[in-house]
Amino acid sequence: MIIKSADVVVTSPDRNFVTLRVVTDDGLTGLGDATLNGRELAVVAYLRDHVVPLLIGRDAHAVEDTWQFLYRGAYWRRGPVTMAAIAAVDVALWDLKAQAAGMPLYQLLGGASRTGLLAYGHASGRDIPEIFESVRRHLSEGFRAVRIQAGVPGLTAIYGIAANTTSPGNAGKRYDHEPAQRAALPAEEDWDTPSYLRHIPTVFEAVRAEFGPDLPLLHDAHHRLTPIQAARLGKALEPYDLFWLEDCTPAENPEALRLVRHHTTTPLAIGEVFNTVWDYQLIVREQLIDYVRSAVTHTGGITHLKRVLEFAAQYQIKSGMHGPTDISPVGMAAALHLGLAIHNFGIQEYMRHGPLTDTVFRQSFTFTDGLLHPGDRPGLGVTLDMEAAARFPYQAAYLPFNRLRDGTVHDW
Ligand code: GCO
Ligand code: MG
Repeated sequence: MIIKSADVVVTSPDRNFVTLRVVTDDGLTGLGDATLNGRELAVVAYLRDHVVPLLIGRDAHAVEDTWQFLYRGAYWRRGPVTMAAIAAVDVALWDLKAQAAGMPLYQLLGGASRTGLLAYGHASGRDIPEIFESVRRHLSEGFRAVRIQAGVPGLTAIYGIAANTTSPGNAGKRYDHEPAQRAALPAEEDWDTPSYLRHIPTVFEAVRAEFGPDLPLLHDAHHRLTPIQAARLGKALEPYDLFWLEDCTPAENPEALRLVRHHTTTPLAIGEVFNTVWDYQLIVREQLIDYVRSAVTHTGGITHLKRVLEFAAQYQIKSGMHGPTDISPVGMAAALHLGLAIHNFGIQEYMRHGPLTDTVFRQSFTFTDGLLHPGDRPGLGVTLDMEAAARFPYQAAYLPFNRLRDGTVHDW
């Protein structure tokens, strides 16, 4: 199975997606997701100019060798652009191998370890009535676990609130449920940590009282707190029994989690902006986290994320793969095959894509009674309609950024 050609497809149905297509001499097409929200074209150039020319003529079955060749062979290692590009090649090759075998990919990863994957959805609102309504809607759609993001009194635009339209003075439009906006410049949002820390525990108190003790509740602090603030939040949320508190401190300093861990039994999840197993070394070995947030798309593909998760499994740390809409249907399918096969699956984030996305990517996963399943078609089970893709050209879009009340740029 020799790689005959490869190309990079950029399409924007509902939102931007970057997809690598690898075609073999016997006519099979494998797909890999390379979408890096707000920096999409950097990965396109990396793949098109520096990776695709190296793939032609290689053995498509040589997944591990190709991974090592692209990673070690570049000399300049790691980083989100490099690791998203390598991930796209890796997933496309796994897709091809499984199609050649005539099996759904999870069979090649060890077979199914469960019947379906528990998924969590994004409930949110500016105030308690909006949050309750959003939780009820998710429950009626079948979700058995929900993330709760809440507006904070005095702040105008907060991460994760679907009801927010755009920041004041920003001309961009929100799309596909995500915080990125289609505009030439990133939107400016406001942030105040003391207000947030005072408010969030009252939200979880209300949600727990309304929906009872059984519903798994999650929360994303989106890298905004110092270690001592994160410790205080974790402690304050203990009575409401969270499934996890996510990204409580910025990713650059893994040692910060020692302090947080020392003070709270609220489970911790981190890693959506990590991209290698080395980012996890300290926090897994010291058992500072409970869930690995990395996506297949941003962590060097199935080959590398499997390595991270097997390392984590030694310490009873489970998967909690990133799954917002900026993970394409191809990236989501890869996550579902891997999640079905590994032993230490925890939970899968799941946000439905907008309706146009389904006209470009034909998917075969199912969502039934709160559980996701990748389906049983050979390979990943996703096909890309090139004609439909061509109808939606790339549109510049950026994630917002934050300023504090005095104008200082803060983590977003
Ligand atoms: C999540 C994430 C996303 C990110 C987004 C950035 O937990 O789903 O935090 O909402 O903000 O993926 O591209
Ligand atoms: Mg997150």
